[in-house]
Amino acid sequence: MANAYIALGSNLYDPIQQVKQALNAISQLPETTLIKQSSLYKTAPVGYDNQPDFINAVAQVETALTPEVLMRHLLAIETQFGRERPFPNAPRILDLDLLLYDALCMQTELLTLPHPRMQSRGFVILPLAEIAADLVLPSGESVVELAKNFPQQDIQI
Ligand code: PH2
Ligand code: MG
Ligand code: MG
Repeated sequence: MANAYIALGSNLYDPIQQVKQALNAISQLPETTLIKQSSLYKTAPVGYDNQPDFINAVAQVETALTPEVLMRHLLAIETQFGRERPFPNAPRILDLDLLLYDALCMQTELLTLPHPRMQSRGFVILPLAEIAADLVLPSGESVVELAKNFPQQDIQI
């Protein structure tokens, strides 16, 4: 079994409900157990400012799926929720990003691990530090140390 972390984000329609329902969908994936989920964080948009605030969270799973198969399942959940991709960083009904899969480093057309932008995103690092205080990234960086770079975001629920 591998230990993996998934980032959830939504800023269209009913983001809190979509993130909660997505956590439920992740818990029902084959060969996968939902181990932990962070609180829900209300966060200002990063990258493309002219859009609503996000609800973000991070989940930890144990899985026997390979990273690529897990990623395909996550993309299928996004599609079930009605995800559209009009332009990069556009507002979205649901975004599910695979952050880490054990200490694996890989790059394919589908998937880069660890997620290449995770260290610079408070909306990922703060919920990750909440559920994985002892986690050290393959780069050697401690998640709790990285979290000190970001202002504490509102915990929504
Ligand atoms: N996702 C992005 C870009 N910007 N900003 C916030 N606050 N939350 C996100 O999930 C997010 C973002 C690209 O996936
Ligand atoms: Mg994303
Ligand atoms: Mg994504």
